[in-house]
Amino acid sequence: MRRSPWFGRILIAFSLVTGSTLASGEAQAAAAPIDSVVPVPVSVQSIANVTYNLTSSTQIRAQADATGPANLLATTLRRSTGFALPVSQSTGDGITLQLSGADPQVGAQGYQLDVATTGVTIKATAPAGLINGTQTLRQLLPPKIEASTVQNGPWPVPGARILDYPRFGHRGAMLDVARHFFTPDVVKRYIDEIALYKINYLHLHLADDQGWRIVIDSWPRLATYGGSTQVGGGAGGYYTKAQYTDIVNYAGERGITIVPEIDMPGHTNAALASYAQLNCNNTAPPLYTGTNVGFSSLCVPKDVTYQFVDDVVRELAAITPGPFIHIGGDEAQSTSDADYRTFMNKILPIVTKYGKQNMGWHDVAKVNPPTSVIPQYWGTTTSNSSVAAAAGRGNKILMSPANKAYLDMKYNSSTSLGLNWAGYIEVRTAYDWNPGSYLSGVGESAVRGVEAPLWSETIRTRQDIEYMAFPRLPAIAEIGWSPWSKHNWDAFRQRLGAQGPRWQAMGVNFYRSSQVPWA
Ligand code: TNX
Repeated sequence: MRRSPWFGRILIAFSLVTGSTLASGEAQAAAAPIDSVVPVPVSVQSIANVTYNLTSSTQIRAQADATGPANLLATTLRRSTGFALPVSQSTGDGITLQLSGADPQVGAQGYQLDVATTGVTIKATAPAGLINGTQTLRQLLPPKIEASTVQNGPWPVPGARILDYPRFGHRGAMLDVARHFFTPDVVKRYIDEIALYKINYLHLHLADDQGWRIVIDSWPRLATYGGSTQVGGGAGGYYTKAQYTDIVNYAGERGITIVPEIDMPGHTNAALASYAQLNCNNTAPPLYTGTNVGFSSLCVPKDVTYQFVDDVVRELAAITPGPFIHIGGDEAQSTSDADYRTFMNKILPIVTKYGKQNMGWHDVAKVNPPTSVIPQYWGTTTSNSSVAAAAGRGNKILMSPANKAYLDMKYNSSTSLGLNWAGYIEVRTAYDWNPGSYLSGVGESAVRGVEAPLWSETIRTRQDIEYMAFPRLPAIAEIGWSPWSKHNWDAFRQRLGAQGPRWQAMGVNFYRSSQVPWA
């Protein structure tokens, strides 16, 4: 259809005013950054006729207790602006990060962000809040701020007053590094990408049938032999303790706590293959490179099994500063119910003994675990009696319903990567569910938060990770962070569309869903 240039301009002007959607195929007007922050903040007031311009003379000012987040922000902004952006403890114009004077409503993770002509001020009560504020600031700058090479300005930040804090304290992502191994650099890149959406936990699935990915000094063959392959028979790999610590620190600087998982008593073929004595018949099975589940089990009656778990948990706890160890516990189809109960009752206290709190897949709820244990719901139905009973006793539940939050599900029947056992998950499906009322008997106050797991049977590269995570990960991030009163698919898909140029600048290989009006 041919239309005059004026028609297009009127449409664009109209859509800027109303935020309405253009018919597909029409040119899209880029949404103003102030309206495109993901997750949507609690409160955003635009200030007319006010803009702060980041320039070559901008300084970043932070008191000593805020220098971590300030240095991280400076590093990010220097890459694309090419500006010096010195960080100092001075006061004055420019970008100021401070751990004083924030509205108490922001709590431990929230922030207040004010943009005036003279500068941007981010206030919080803790470093986590400052980090979250800097992620919002990045999104208020033009998309090319995310480029890894120097770009031409200008670098305007729209006048605004933002007050923001999370609905749930726990917003997680999970990466399965067992089915396919990912190098520390790939994990760090994923950390960078999820931090932009205020994700604050990264769960690493470190052991499964196909591979053991972390060095345990007292059982060295777990890594050297158990880690020597992966799905499809490739070389696999494992993290040394130094590499793991480097990942933990890198994540920590970005406000992300690592939750390590050793999946037990099922999903243990890599361990069973590494040490014959862990098997009830004292015979090590071969390494496994297929994708079946439910065929392996640690030997529940043997004492050596608990010496093994004690050693693994002790060594893992010693290199994990975060409060959680995830003990898996899913799909133990080769362990009898009685043995499963015996096993869990013996190992949950081991994690506690080493000063950590247990997380487990929701199957663990069957053993009536202590209320400190966090079952992670991964089912596809909206009722589960043992999870509801656990919530009734006081356990907090982490929500990862597989038909909503699983990033390894295909988007639709033509997605080449991924699985579909829990169904297809288009962007809207990932966004349109309420974690606080999803599971019967598990209300808002029983929910610890949300996590988006990415299993890697079909995922081999960082491009594969990105394709499955973007744009669904930001959808899960928003339902974990933003108040339910702001939940709105039409507004969300506009905000999401505005992220496209950012991901392009970052080189993120995202899925261009037709549900989203990409800018
Ligand atoms: C089920 S979800 C599993 C994993 C698979 C995943 C694939 C869960 C706790 N267990 O072992 O990788 O499905 O989607």
